[in-house]
Amino acid sequence: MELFNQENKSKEREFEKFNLKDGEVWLMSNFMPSEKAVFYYDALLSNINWRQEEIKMYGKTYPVPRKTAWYGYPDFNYKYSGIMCNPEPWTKELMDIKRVIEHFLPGENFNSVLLNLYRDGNDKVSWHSDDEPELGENPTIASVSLGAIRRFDLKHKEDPDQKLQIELSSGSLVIMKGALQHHWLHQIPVQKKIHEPRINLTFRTIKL
Ligand SMILES: O=C(O)CCC(=O)C(=O)O
Repeated sequence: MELFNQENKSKEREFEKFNLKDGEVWLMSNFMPSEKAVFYYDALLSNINWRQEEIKMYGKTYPVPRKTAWYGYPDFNYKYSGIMCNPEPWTKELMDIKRVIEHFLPGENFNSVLLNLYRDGNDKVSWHSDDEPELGENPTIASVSLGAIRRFDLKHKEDPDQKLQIELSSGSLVIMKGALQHHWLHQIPVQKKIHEPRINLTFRTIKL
């Protein structure tokens, strides 16, 4: 496997592990070399079928504050915030990235990926947990960032002293593991000063 053409440097790529109360977050800031991050950012921006979904709240309909897409093996459908996602088939770029992530996470075999396109700092994802039943008990979720640097906030659901903030740079990889989705919420907040887009890919394993 090519590991983004960095075979000889792959040993230098290690996870920084945040062992949180009731869950784990791992960060690999240099998952992709910067030229690869630019390559995949450009390819995904133009090749992905980005959709503007809508959510219903209290009887009103609102546009989701980012664009989204869902890719993966057939039949692994996923429902979040009332939006039903039927996967589009893996593209070569998504499969390349999936394989390199799995190299660093032996035993994982992701069958789908949710993509988010934050057009600028006004786009966001509000506090939530990835705790949909399709993901199983303690899901491992692998999240790749491309493009603008955005802040990733995490907070414990019951203990207000437990918080974490990470700057997600282009080419970084975050892993959420263990019981994290039971006990923690995460968000990408609005950051008005950011004018460039960011793409995020969250690789998931849907249980049928
Ligand atoms: O954009 C991110 O880094 C987070 C995305 C996210 O929380 C999600 O898709 O559930």
